[in-house]
Amino acid sequence: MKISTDQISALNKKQEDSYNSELDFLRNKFAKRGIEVDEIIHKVADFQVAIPSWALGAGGTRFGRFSFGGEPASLEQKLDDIGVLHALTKTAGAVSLHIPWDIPSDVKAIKEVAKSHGISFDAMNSNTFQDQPNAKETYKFGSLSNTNAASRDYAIQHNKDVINIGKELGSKSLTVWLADGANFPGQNNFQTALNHTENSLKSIYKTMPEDWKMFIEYKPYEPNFYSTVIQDWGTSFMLSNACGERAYTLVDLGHHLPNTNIEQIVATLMLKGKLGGFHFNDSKYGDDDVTVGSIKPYALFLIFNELVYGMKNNPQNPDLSWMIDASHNTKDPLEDLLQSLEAILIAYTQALLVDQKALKNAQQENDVVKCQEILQDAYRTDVRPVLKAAREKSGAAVDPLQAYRQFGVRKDLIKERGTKTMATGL
Ligand code: PSV
Ligand code: MN
Ligand code: MN
Repeated sequence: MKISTDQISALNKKQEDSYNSELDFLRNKFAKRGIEVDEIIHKVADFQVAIPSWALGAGGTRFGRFSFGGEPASLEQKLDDIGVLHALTKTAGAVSLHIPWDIPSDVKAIKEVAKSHGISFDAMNSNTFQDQPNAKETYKFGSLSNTNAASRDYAIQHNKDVINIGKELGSKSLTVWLADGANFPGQNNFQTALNHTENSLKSIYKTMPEDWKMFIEYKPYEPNFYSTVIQDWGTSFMLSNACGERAYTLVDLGHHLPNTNIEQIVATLMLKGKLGGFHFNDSKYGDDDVTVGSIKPYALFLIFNELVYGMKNNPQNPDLSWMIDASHNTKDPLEDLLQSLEAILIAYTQALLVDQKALKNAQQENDVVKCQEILQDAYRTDVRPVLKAAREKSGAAVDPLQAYRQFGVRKDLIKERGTKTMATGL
């Protein structure tokens, strides 16, 4: 299933005029504050988010999985699906692979498929939270933190193998997320577990090519319910400092206890030049991995406000590696990803519209009311005409979800792959 540029431009023609008057209104309104909407359109058109190879099937639950039909059965088919997303949005030009869920059997062939869709290989994800069939050591009681040196070495070697696969594909980063921790008090010696983890990470870091980065993800709980070794941003920050310059913290939006001020974490890490990666999703309770922006869109905007500020004012922080980390059971996975991409671009655009000069002045004068008004004025702006213009500019569909439905993508995928399909992943 491939969507041609002709199909897209024919569909776009029908919508050409519908958003131009709204766009002109925004141009005039923001020009008065010295904010150029056309510059924002450029930035939005350039924004790229990686799609994880494990989010293309219905999943995201440890209970029952119900096939949506037409799900990809191989890495090639996953890339084809991301190709559809990228053709429709021009925002999804990268894939993030999870090894060993998605080991390329033929690297050259996989690279060609990716290239044909304009997809690059973003961060590689290692997996030491499950034992694979024929595994020589077990991760039942942890991987990089295990009390048993043989298990630690096995997990270290796995990460090195993932780096090697990534090198062949042209990836430039490794994301490490550990499930390591304890289910019960007394099970682990906290200090020993942390020391083991630090030493293991250092050993992986040392083998990374010089132009690679390491992203260390944190999460407070699940699958361990008493303690997790890398539980929070502080632990991740400490470990990345211990590893070296090219190790960074990765923030996953779902990996915080309720009401954590994520935007403040983002600001702190960027100030210290240590925010490397970002996983988008949304949640109401825990690591729910539901569609970006579906539950707390204002929180997402506030986070983007700090990201935008940091991207402008913190040259000490590297370019960020963006990825969606959401997947679940009841939506067409591709429609769900289109909704997530839309929510990300909306929050990004709204953050770009914040009148930073006025905000700085209001902060200086401690005009608390005005500060809030400035942020909420940007947040309450309907920025969808900006997204439409950015998409038209980059050759994407002006309304990707509508195009997806109109082109009958899922129907075709089901015809091609069948109804009883199940993609690898969680
Ligand atoms: C763990 O909850 C996590 O957020 C990590 O990024 C994993 O790689 C991913 O989810 C697996 O779905
Ligand atoms: Mn994640
Ligand atoms: Mn997660």
